[in-house]
Amino acid sequence: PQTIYRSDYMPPSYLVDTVELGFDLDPARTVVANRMTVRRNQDCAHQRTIELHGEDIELVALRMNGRELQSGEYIIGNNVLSIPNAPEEATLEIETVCIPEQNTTLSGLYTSNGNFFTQCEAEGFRRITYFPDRPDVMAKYTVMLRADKERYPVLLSNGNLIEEGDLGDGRHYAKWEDPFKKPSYLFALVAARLVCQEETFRLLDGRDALLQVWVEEGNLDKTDYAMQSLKHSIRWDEERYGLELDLDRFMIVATSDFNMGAMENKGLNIFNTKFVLANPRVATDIDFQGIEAVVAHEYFHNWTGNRVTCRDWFQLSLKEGLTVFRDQEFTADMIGTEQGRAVTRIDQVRTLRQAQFPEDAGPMAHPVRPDSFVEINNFYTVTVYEKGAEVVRMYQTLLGREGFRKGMDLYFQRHDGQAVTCDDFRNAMADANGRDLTQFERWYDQAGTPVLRFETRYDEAQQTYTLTLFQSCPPTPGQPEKRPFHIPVAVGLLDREGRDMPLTVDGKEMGTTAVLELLDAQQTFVFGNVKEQPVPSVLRDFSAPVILQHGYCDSDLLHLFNHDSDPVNRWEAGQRLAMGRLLKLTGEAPASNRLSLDDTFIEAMRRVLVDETLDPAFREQALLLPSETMIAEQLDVVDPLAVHMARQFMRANIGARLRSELLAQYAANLTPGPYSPDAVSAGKRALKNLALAYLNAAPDEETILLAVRQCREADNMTDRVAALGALIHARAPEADSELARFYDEFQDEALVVDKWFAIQATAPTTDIAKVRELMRHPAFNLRNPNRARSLIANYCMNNPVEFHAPNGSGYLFWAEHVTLLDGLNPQVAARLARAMDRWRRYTPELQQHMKTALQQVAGQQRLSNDVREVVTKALA
Ligand code: HT7
Ligand code: ZN
Repeated sequence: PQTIYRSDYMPPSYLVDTVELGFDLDPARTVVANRMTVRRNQDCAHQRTIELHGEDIELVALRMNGRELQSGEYIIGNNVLSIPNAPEEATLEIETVCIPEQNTTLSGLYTSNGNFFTQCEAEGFRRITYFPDRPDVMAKYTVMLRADKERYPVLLSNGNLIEEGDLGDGRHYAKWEDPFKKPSYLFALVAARLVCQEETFRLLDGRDALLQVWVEEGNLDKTDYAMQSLKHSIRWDEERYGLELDLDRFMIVATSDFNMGAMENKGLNIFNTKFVLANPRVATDIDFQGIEAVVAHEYFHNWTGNRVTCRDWFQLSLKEGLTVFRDQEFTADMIGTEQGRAVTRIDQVRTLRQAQFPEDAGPMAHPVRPDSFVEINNFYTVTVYEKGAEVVRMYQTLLGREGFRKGMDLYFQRHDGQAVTCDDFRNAMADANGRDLTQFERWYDQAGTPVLRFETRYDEAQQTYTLTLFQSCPPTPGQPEKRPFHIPVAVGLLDREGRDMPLTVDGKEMGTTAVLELLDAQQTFVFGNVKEQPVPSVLRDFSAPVILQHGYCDSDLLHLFNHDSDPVNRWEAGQRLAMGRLLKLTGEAPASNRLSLDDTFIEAMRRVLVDETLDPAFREQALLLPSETMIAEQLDVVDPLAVHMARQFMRANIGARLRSELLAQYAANLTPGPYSPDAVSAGKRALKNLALAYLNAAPDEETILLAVRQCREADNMTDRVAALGALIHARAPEADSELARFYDEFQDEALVVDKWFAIQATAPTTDIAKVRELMRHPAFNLRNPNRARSLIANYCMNNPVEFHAPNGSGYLFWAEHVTLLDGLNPQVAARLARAMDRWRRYTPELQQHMKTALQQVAGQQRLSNDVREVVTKALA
């Protein structure tokens, strides 16, 4: 496969002004008529060849300026149709055929439950018609849809409905016009039997917009939260950024077959049902949170992505990092309280450590703006999205909220309607604030997680406190040397009582949190007027995506855990206390009868657990131990069983030694009355269910009874799955019957059946034989991404002990299913392939088995570019 380099970017030879698409929709043979006006791009006027992409489509007719082109007048090769010696301007008419019902890739035009949907990002439009399918070609679209009226009563596309009617032969039509220029990846159509919840929403400028949420019949009782989230998102973007909805109509459509979470097609967002459908019976608090965040994310793309789009796919983080940052800020604002905001920030830090840091340290490491790729679909990553959001957050940390807003305003003023680069965004931030952000570019260019270290010196006589910061960054594939980053390091100093000291740095007063700007490999900052030896709180609010190598002793950590006014660093101190012990226990785990946990740690946990000044949501976060993945990332050689035993020991020990407090918190955090997904109630449920999990890590009759009762009496899915999980992890005899009852009750709810598979896939009691048995269950379906992920990906990625079974059976299962899935859906297969990224870090025996499995996949003759890129890089 061919590698594509960012440095090879060339502007398109021809631009497209208008596109008229006509669809005769038939699952077995859809005819697409495309009439477009093209003109030579003056940026490369010497280029006289029109280049159109096309993949898996049959060309039926090709006309230029009304004349049929003969076979010698155009060339088709390598999925490109070229017309050499083309005139300065032309009208092209292209007729093609595709077969939606056979399209299992879910890219392009496909059917799901008999309905038609499209997915065009990143390069799916070329599977619909021949077109310069690249984001820097922006055109105005008119779309005519024709389909059987009975079977497909609803016909939707981007923009405004301008005409509809009957065709007389049992078919009907709808014509849509999008008033905005857009790149082809934002095109969408839906032809389906669906129903909608709709509402008129008054925008701040007084206009009324029609909002619709389209779902399959029978799901209308699950659309309220998505609609509410949409309204909140529209209002937030108006108030926070002055950005308004630019269409009279905004639609969300849900489908159960979707490769990712959702897609921001102009005016017609298409969603995975997982991020639309919710009511208390079927959705958990996490599901509700996911819906709010994803609805907001897609809506915010309307400005950051659609109105201003990417010049090329290397700039993907321009829209994704920025839009994730915007949805994170929205989520935090929706909660409002300081501790609530901190809990959302902690969640983000967890995701980064759990998924992005390992990616940055593995074979697929890439900069936020990659330099090359084989398959762009492999670069919708946590680095581009979540690290990209951290990079955007750092602008705000450096420039302040107001400065950031000024930068955003200038960005839209300069680039509305354009396809631009990450440099354009950085320049807008710099120019709007009169700042030099040249060095900041390295966050876009250099892969790898920077390591930050600090040394301190207190001079009692001078009353000065000297903080020296050091940064370095490990090599990553293709980047052996790194230059220093521009890092905002937020710092506070705690006195003996745990109070924040007022800060003066180099003679300047800086409140109680100073944002220090680290530009060099080593830099010293002097705090003046420091009356006593402080405990430093470094990297407050996780001010940069770095690994802080701390030299804190336990008493410093306890001081921070008990007092830090920055809730994120307070949580962080607890995580460090736990991690130190978990690493020690992991080393000792093979001799498991000698494990022990000190009173100091248990006391620290106890204090937080019962501290009524802290929100339950924060307490839950503070008591949650680092995951097995995070522990493994700290080790040079990973023995997954030892990691699991260490963490299990700690959980059981906490469960046993804090039994009475956990029981009390369980009772104190019940949420009587009707279920509500609000943050306070969700926080209480989270703490209550964490208590239940800890209690059942050291189970006895009473704790099991508690879980059984919750399982039977729960009036909401959050409590139901938490109780079921507790029973399974406690290996309680009741677990099997409760699992069966769960399936019986919810077998008609696809998203709940996914949960049923996921709970079992991640259970420590599920071995390879059990997974294979589950795959034979009538409800299992490899073609449906949600279902395949719920069982296969969960087993391979979230059940470390069983997946890493010493005989390598988990790896062979992985190889078999990556290969099988690749034949159906390369995007889903390539994501599963990433389960082996960190194979070189395991024990030599496991490594050998993993290598064999990787080679087995790499040795397949027919492999997609998607999977080949992942396994080739892993083996390199
Ligand atoms: N921008 C969307 C990306 C997306 C996607 C990419 C590749 C293949 C399928 C896909 N579905 C959606 C999602 C987002 O970030 O909002
Ligand atoms: Zn996005």
